[in-house]
Amino acid sequence: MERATAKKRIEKLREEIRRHDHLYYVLDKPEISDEAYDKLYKELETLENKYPELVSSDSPTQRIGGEPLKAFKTVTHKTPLLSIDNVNSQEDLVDFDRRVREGLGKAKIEYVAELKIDGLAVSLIYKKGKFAQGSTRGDGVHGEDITHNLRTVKAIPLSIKGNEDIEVRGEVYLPYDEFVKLNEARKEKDEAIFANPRNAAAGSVRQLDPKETAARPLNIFVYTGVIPKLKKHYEVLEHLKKLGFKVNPNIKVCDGIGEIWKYIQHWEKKREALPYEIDGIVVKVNDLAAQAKLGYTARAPRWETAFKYPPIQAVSIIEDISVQVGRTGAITPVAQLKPVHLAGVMVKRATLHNEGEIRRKGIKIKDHVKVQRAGEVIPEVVEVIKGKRTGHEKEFIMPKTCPVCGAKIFRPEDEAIARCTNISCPAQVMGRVIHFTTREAMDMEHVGPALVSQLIENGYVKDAADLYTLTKEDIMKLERMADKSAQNIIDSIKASLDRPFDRLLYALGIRLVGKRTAQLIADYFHDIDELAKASADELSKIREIGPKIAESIVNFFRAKENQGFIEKLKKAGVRVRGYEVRGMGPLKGKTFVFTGGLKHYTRPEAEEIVRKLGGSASGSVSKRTDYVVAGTEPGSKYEKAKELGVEILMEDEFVKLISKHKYRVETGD
Ligand code: 1X8
Repeated sequence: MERATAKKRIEKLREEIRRHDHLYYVLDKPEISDEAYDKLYKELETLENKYPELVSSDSPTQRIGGEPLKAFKTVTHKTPLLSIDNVNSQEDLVDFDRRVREGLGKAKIEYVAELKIDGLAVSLIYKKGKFAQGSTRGDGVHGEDITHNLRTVKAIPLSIKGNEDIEVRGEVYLPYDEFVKLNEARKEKDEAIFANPRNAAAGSVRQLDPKETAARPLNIFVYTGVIPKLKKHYEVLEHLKKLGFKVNPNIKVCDGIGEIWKYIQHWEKKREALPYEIDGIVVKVNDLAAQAKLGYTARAPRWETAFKYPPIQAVSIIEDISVQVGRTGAITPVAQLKPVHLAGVMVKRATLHNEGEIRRKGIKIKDHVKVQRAGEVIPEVVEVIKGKRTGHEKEFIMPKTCPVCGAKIFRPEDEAIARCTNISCPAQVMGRVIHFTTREAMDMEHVGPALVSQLIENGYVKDAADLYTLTKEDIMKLERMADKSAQNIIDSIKASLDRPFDRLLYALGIRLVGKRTAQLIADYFHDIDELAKASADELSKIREIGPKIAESIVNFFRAKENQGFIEKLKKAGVRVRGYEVRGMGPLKGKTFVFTGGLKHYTRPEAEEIVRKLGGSASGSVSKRTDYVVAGTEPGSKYEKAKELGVEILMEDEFVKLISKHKYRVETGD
């Protein structure tokens, strides 16, 4: 085919494919079969391969493009993405209506009611009709640039009708069925499963490699945009639909708060039938001039509120109660349930937390109970339905010995949690090794619970340090292990040798030392020997570290087994100190103060960089400040710096200064 003919054909194909994408992904009304669609798509691909100079970034073939990113860029939202105030009762809702009526001096208000999607708020910017930038809400003012990932969301058009510059906002979500599929696949691959669709969606848009995101079919509902000349919010939604955006179909204009209440009650009953999760109803004043008149509080608009639904509950029967042994020896009673559908997922187990909770809630074996999703992966039992008792229910008796190793179970009088007292208990060992490998600890991507369990059972691993001396041959000897997987495992163990010091501290699994505490400790102590020698008094000097945590740390380093474990880690070559020892980095002794919005980093990231280079970051300007770094719209600190004659760096100058020093920017996960 000649180039000119090809060009015409390519344009025609793109238009056709866009139309079918819109029919399929936005309107849910496909007109052609998958085969017919694939044929069009392949033809376009073939032509674009033949004439690469004709490929354009908004071609349907270009959704997944480019190399994985190293880190996300920070973007400053043109107008902040605010949160919404919540109400939980009819009374609070009526109160909201009263404030709106008084604010507008009207007897009855026209509202729009919409489903509140439990996903992730995003902003989409179109320049000249082309999708140019997508970002997360972040802290409302600064978000992360996730354009490359949002391009993979098929319901987001890469180009829209007309040639407009517009910003629209919406909620990215993962439908229930995709959520279930994703978790099943993760389980298979020995990866941690997500507790709910929201977390799964959040994890998916924060992938550095867009190929990863594309493999998780995210979806979107757009719910607002700035469209000049329109007078009603409902008209904005209609217009967004016309532009090709996916707008939720269950939107209702309501005359007065009474109709809103009916809508809320209707969807509370029906929400479980939706293919995605909602956590409430958003109520907005329809008239845009009235919205402007009502304005905003410091936090949120006065013209909208969200009615929050309680978590979805399901009723099941406790068939038995077993206990689980965690990495700290904690004994958690777990209800084995008759399988029940809960918010799109089949549930077979629910946590009962501890013995005290069982007594307080009066839970017995064979009881009918209400369960709901908690913050954790495993749901919780809320209450017993006492009316359903038959008299055959059985009291649960906490075992006196560990079901895994047989050691004594002990519960200190002032604590809620009973623990297995044997630190060599296989369940504890396994829990500790798994914790060590997790994403937030040493992040060994290809090492999951099933592998750890095999390694322990086959005697290759007795503690997490043993992972570092494994050979590919050892791993190949395990059941069903392919050469490529074994290599991935070895590579991901090796990659973990150089994790930041605070990750190692967290990975050690010291009681009461979570991620945040580990960071605080790593800011203060710069290598593990220094920390191991510290007294409880010295530890207590660290901000936010109280006597209990201090004591727990001292006890950890006093134990002979732990000393041996740390020696093994050192011998294996694990980094046991910060990247730059404070007082020795290139910014030694320099104090920085940041003011205004930064383009390249969030404020905490910038401060972290300064600290890692040996300097310190402060919140206020004084004569002792060495540099004030000014971002966009700097505040009073900027004036103060000028007054005191402190050197002022613009953000670009700051970036230049730090990039002189070879430094790996670690921006967390
Ligand atoms: C958040 C959400 C909004 C809507 C739906 N789902 C959400 N999660 C909507 O307006 N239909 S609005 C919103 C916000 O403004 N933070």
